[in-house]
Amino acid sequence: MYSAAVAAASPPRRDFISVTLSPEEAVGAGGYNNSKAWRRRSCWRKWKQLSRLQRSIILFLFAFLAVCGVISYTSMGEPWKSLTNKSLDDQRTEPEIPGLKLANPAVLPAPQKADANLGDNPELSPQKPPKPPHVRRGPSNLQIKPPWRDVRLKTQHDASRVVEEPAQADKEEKTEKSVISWRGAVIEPDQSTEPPSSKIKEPETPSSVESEDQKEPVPINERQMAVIEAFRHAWKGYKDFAWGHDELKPLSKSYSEWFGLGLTLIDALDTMWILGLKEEFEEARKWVADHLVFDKNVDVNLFESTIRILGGLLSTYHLSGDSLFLEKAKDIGNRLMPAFKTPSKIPYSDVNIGRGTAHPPRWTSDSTVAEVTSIQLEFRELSRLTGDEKFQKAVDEVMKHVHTLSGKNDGLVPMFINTNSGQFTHLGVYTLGARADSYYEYLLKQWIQGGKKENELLEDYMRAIEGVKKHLLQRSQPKKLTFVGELAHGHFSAKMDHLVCFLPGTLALGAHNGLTADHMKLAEALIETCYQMYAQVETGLSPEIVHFNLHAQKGHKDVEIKPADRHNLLRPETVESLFYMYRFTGDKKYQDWGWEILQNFNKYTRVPTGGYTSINNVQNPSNPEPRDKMESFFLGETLKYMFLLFSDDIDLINLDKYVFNTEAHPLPIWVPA
Ligand code: DMJ
Repeated sequence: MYSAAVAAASPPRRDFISVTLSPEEAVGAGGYNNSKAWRRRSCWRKWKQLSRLQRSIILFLFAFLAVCGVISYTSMGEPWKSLTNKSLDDQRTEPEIPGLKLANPAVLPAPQKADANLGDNPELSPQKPPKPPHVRRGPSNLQIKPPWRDVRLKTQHDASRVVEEPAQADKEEKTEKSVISWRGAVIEPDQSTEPPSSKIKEPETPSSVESEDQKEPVPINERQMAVIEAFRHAWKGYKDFAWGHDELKPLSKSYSEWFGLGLTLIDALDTMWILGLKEEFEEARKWVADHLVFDKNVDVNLFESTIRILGGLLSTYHLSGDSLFLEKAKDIGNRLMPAFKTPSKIPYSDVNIGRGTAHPPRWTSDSTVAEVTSIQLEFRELSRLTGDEKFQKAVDEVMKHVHTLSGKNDGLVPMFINTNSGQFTHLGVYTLGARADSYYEYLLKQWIQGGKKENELLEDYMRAIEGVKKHLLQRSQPKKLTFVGELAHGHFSAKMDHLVCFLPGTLALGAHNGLTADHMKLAEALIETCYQMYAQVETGLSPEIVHFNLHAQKGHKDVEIKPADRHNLLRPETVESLFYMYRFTGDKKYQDWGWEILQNFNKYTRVPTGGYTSINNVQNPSNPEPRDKMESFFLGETLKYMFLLFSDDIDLINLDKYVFNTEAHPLPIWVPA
C-alpha cells in the first residue's frame, strides 16, 4: 500500500512542494501498522513539518477540489433528473428544432440519436418510453370472437402505472438498444416494422385469422348491456325505415341519401361485431354481399368515404376474417384513386366512383387540410393487405408534401390547401377543430400504425402539440378549465368545437406509446373540460361549439353557447377520449361520465319508434328540438366507444395491436415482416 507523503524538500521560502510516494514511509520501521491512532499521529507529524506556505497551498488545493466536486455534481444532476422524469418542470429545455422559438419551451430534451430524417438534433433524450404493458411481439390479432369475451380487470391499470413511473421503466430497459429518440419517444428496434410500399408482397391475412390464443367467453356488464340495448334500438329504426340507405330520419320514419351506399350499415358493421350482435351482423353482411355496388355514377367525398366506407370494410375484414369485406374495400379503394390526379398530387375533395373522375368543390380549387391528411391509415392498410403499393404511395406523398410546406405556425396548420399549387391557403387561422382536427390525430396514428419509425410524422406531431400549448391553450373562469381555443391572424378566440374533444384521447394514446408524460397531464385537463361541456348544459349534452369565459362574472359558468351553436349531432369525440382515458388510467370516473352521457342521449335524443336523432337545442330540456337525423357515426363511433369505455377487457381491441381510424374503425398496427 502506498501513502502520499508531502515532504518539504527545500527551504521554507521556496514556493514548491514535492510529493513522494514512499511505501516505507507508510509502513514505518516497525513494519506494517495500520492502526487508526498510528495513522493519525503520522499524518499530524508530517503536517507539522510543513512550512506555513506549504500548508496554505495544500489547504487551497483541497478547497479548490471541493468546489470542482460540487460543480460537477450539479451538472451531472440535470440529465439524471430528466432521466427520472419525475417532474415535468425539471425537463424543460429549449426546443432543438431549428428556427423554432417557443415561449413555452419543449418539455423534454432533443433526441440523442436519430436517423437521417431527424437531421442533426444533437441532444440526448433520456426519457425511455413506458414499455407498453400488454405489448406482444408477433402478428397482430384481435383476440376477440364475439360474443365470447373475457373481463380482465387486473391488467387494466398497467398502462397508467408505466406512465407514472418512467424512471422505473428506464432502469428496466437500460440495456435495450434503442434506434430513435425524439423528445422522449424512444423506439425499440423490435417494435419497428417495414411499411408495405417497399415491394409488392403477398396479400396479408386478416388479424383475426392469425389469432393464436382465442379466449374464454367474456361476461359483459350492465352498462355494456345498456349500450347493446341502445344500439339495437338505433338499428331497429334503421332497419325498419332506412335499410340500405345512408342515414335514418327517425322522426319522419324515412332516410336521407348522401352517397347512396348504405353508409350507416357499413359504418356499423364492426360495431356489431364488437358488441357481439351476430344476427344483426349476418343480416348486414348479406346486404353487403347482395346489394353493395360501387359502380355507380355518384360523387362521393374522398375523406368521408375513406374513413367510413373503406375504413369500415377494412376493419370488418380484420375482425371477421371474411374476404368479402376485403374485396369490397379493394373495389372502393381503386375507385377513389382518381382523386389524386391533380397538378400538386394533393387530392380533390370529390370523386365520381362510377366514372372515375374527380374534382374540387364547385366554388374553389382548395381541399381541406384535415381531409387530405386523414385518409392515410386506410390507404396504407389497403396497400399492406393487397400488396399493391399505389395506395400508400399516393397518401404518403401528401404527408411528405405537407411536412415541407411553409405557412405553419409552430406546427399548427391552416385549414385549406390548394390542389393546383399544393400550397396552404387562407393563412393565419389555426384551430384544432373542424377542417384541421384529424390532421393532428393522423400524424400520431400513422406513426403508431407504421411501427413508430416514420420520424417526420412524429416530429410534426410533437411540434404541433407544442404549438397548441404555445398559441391555443387557455384557462376559463370560474372553474379554470383548460381549453383549446383558436387563433385568427394573431387574435385568440375562446371558441372550442366539440370536435376538439378527440384531442385528450390522442394525447393519452401518444403518452401510452412513450411520448412525454406531460401529454398525459394535458389530456387529463382537457377531458375534464370536454366533460364540463356536457355537465354545464341544461340537457347534459354538449353543443357543437362552446365559447369559454376568460373573465369571472357573477352568475356565469365557464361555458357560453351561442344560439347558432346549440345543436348536438350525437358526436363521439368526448366518449372516444373517455375510452382512452379509462383504458390508460383505470380511473372509474371516466366510465361514470360516459354513463351520464349515455343516459342523456337516451333521455333527449331517443325516438320511441326506433333510432336516435340529432337535436337543435341542448339548452332546452323540455324541447330539445329533434332534427330528424341519425348520423352514421352514432353507430360507427359513439356507441362503439361507449361499449369499449364500459369494458374492463383490455384485449377488447387492444391498443397495442390496433389503431382506430378517425371513424373508430380499428386497423392493425403493423408488425415486423
Ligand atoms: C366523424 O366522421 C369523424 O370522427 C371525423 O373525424 C369527425 N367528424 C365525425 C364525428 O364527429
